[in-house]
Amino acid sequence: MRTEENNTDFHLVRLPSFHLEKLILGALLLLSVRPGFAAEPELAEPTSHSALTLWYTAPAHNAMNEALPVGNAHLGALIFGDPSDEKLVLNEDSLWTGGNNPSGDDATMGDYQVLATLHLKLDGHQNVTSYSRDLDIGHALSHIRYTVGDVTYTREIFASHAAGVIAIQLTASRPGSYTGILSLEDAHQAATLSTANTLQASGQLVNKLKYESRVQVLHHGGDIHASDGTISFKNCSSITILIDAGTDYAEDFSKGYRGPDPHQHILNQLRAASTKSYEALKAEHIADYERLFGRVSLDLGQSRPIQRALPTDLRKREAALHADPELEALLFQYGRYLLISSSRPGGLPANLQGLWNDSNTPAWHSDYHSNINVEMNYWPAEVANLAECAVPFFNLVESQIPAWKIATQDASDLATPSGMKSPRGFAIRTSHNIMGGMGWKWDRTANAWYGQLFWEHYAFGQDKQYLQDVAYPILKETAEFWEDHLKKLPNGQLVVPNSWSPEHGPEQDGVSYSQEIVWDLFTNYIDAADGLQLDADYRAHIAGLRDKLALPGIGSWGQMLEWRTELHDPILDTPNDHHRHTSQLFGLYPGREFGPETTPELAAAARTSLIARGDTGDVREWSFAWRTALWARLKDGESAHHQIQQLLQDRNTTPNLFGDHPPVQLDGNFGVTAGIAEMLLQSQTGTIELLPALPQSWATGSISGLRARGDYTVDMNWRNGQLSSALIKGKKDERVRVKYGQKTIEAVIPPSGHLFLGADLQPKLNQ
Ligand code: FUC
Repeated sequence: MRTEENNTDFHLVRLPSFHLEKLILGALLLLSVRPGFAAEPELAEPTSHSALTLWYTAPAHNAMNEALPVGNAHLGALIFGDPSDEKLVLNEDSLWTGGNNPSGDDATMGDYQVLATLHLKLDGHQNVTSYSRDLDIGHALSHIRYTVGDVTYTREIFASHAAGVIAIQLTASRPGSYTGILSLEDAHQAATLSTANTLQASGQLVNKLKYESRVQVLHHGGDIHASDGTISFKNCSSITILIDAGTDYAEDFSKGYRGPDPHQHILNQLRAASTKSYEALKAEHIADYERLFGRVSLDLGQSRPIQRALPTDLRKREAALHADPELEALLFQYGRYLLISSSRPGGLPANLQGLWNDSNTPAWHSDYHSNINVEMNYWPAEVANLAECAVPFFNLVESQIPAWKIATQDASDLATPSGMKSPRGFAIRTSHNIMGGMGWKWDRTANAWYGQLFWEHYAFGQDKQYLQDVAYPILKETAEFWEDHLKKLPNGQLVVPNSWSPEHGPEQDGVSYSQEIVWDLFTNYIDAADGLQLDADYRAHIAGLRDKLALPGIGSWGQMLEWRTELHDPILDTPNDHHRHTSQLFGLYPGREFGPETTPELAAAARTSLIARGDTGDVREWSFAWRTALWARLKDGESAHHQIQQLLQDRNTTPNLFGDHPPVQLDGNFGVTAGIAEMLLQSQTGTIELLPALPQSWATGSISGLRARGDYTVDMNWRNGQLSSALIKGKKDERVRVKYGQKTIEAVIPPSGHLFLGADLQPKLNQ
């Protein structure tokens, strides 16, 4: 059996057509001594990997940091890519322990679980040459390729949302080359049964959640044989493995979060998938994936051949030092890939680790954290043209509200300022699960922050039915909650009582974070009421309350105050406070309370605070994604770009480009996608601003398919740091305001729905 030590064989592997290790060493040497690679050597293109491919020259040793993720939002796999001892760590998005715990006790909230590990042992595949593994995020396909003797082996893996299964195909250049054993190791010690060409494991967690996983094997040539919970195969020419799994979880409080046994659904899906050819399944998968992924294409300029020659793990390390536009575009698209792969309608939202998890006791339960993390997961959804990927978040929130209302009513520390209980609205603690349960500590204004995501879905998509049926009721009852819970100061100002700046400093009345989030809620509520022409009196009342909310102050060194008054603490609220959260800057991003044009003084204070917060020490992973977006809102492209490079450092991202807190959490991946979009396009003020924060290292490029609020889709080309042209797609006759640099124009969308603008923002008849 292959052991972990045996894996070191791969350090000796050589690629056939070029000596990659020499090339990498040479490249690294050059990169380390020649920051600008002024006179780079001519290097042949070493690989056919596309710019949208993560690739590596050795198998993964570690699931979360190195294995490559595929997912159909419901099922996920982390692929190690070991030739002789392949492992796929499998996840199912509803496999959670815990339940509805009205006490809000972290210990009873439960954890997101591992489903199983699929093992594939192949005889004689220990000593391989020409090894590579990759993840092509343009098509959502992963490959492992290697040679043994004169036979070339290829493994292709994808997770199909269309078919509901994970598919693996093993092929070889010579017929009859596959002999080995397939087994399924359940993560909760359930026995695996093998019958004919099927492996099956099923069980029940401590919270009585039933689950089942099932693997079906189809082969060409040779024989397969089921025994002792495994399937062995001999001299097969090709093998296709289909995987499906499910639980009896239902996203429904009234049913105690339980539904039908998953068995029949799994059987049906596997039966349907196995009647199609592998090529048909693959074509259907790619078409389904491209329908979403293909909406946005991004070119940030060309990287150098020497950068392209590096496998992704080495390349991203170098990109932290030397701008690598193609890798940065890949990072942007990777956030989109991960969102499509972990969050599709019908499933659960992306959790702290997206969908991927190798531990039954993962860090922070791999849960939904409400004080930055899950919101950040959904920042890219609208602007990066994946609006439907946010739907699982809305559905989960709606399914939890009945339980959250009960917990809110039971909480003695959520009384109104007059000591009463308000029956209106709900509050959320800092973390929660999928079964009505919550964990550590009330995050008082998280309800309003969740409301922002509901609002943004309308602001971008302009779907009035959704606004009326889904967003408006939540925004209204959250506005009512805050109407009941705001405290009036002697000077008449309103403050959120007894709140926090997440995970930092004292709890007080009127902490900036909470003030800004409630301002955002009231503004979103007002706009929602206007959009539907509803509740004019209540809208006016909320507008009156909004005007009385205390604004964040500006402190003695020009900073935006994080607490209501300056603290005079040795660290907190001083230029030496390098905390990872930038909670007092919510109003700059993701909020819309401040900005350089609308509130220049507060924007300047935000800038002073942001500079002081720095990028060392406690600042990590998702902090850099947030800071990218904050600098973008301050129209400072160089500082925003610097944050992206910090995120690429080894302390903040793993070799598989997952955000590394540590351990892995994916908020930084999702957040940086949103941050990059924000550098290229903004629309929070009602004006579509083109290229607001373009850094020098992206001097020439193009993007198509970004979304702007108001139901617009925007394409742009730029050269030498200047806009060349833009195409704004919208509804005919709509008036649109567009800004580039210092110039703002108003134009009407022509009957074609396509407004072409030249470099000077003058409307043009043709592109
Ligand atoms: C928040 C952050 C931590 C971490 C955790 C999962 O509480 O303060 O840094 O990201 O979520």
